[in-house]
Amino acid sequence: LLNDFTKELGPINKTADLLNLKAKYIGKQGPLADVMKNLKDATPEEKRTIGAKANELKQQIEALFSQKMQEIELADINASLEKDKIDISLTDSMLEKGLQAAGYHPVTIIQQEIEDIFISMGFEVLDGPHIEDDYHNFEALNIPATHPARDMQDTFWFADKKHLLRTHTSTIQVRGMKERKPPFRFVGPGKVFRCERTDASHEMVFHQLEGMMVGENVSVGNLIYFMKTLLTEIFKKEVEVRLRPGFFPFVEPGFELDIKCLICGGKGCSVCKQVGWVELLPCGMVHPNVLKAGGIDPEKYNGFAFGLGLDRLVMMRYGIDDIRHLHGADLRFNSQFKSF
Ligand code: FA5
Repeated sequence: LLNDFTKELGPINKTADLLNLKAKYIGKQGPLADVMKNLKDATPEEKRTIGAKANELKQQIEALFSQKMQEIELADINASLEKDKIDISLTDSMLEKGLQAAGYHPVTIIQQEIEDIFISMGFEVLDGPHIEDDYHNFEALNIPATHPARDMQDTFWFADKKHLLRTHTSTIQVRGMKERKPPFRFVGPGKVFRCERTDASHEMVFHQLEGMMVGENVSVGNLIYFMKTLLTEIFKKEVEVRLRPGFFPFVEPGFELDIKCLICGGKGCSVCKQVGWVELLPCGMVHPNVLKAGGIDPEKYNGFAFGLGLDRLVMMRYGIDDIRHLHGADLRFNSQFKSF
């Protein structure tokens, strides 16, 4: 019996087969069980010798079984280690095959640079949700339901007519004010969404970077100082800008800061719509109603805010002549940019 068992055991390499084999030889229906059953008719002498022999055989089979079981388990573990092996040299082998390591998108590169510039000037960096409500996108920013300024931003509304994809990062002003006490200063970068026709300088999904500073005696002079510092740090050279009055319900007075188009040098092209200047950085002194909505006393405090068009800044910095390249997901385009 032991010989037969050993012969059958040899080729087995699966746990289930092994268990079946064990049951076949020493299970309740197996030959050993039969021997034990028949022992009741045997003489006491036979019982002792046959019983002892049968037990010995059972133990031998169990020992061989356990040994085989360990072998199978070890083989299973090795097989799964081999299959799930982590190749820590993957980057090198990717490069050998001519694949490129990932890099940052130009918008991310510039966004991180601007965040660093503002952090070094004592600003916090805040985030805000893409899905907003009417209150944070319009109401709290002094844009009531009937205000004509709502037409300035074509809005993607949700079916419930209560929620929308934020049309500007000014929503971050509202949340930022409520959560802190003056004096404070913060920036808030992120994606914004507008139902617009696209062209060389307009996208439906683009990026802005909001900025806000609130305290006692904040002036237009402070605003201009921070805007100038930002532009010199980003371009690392003098760039021509112009400041003109601009209307936004959430600031008073409001300004449009335009940059001389760096694609055509001001001669006129599709990016600047042939006028030679690109709208880049609208800004102004925060309207008292907005301060009130943020829980701030406008008699005691004032402040400035701005909303930088990040994609257009990226275009000016790298000389990109169409905003749609930024969203084309073309690796040939994306992989050209290195952080300065
Ligand atoms: C605003 O969105 C205001 N929230 C900005 C602001 C903040 C003003 C704080 C005052 C105080 P505007 O709609 O002009 O303003 O957009 C701001 C900038 O985003 C523009 O100057 C432009 O650079 C960029 N921009 C606007 N529309 C698009 C578009 N469709 N594609 C790419 N960039 C755009």
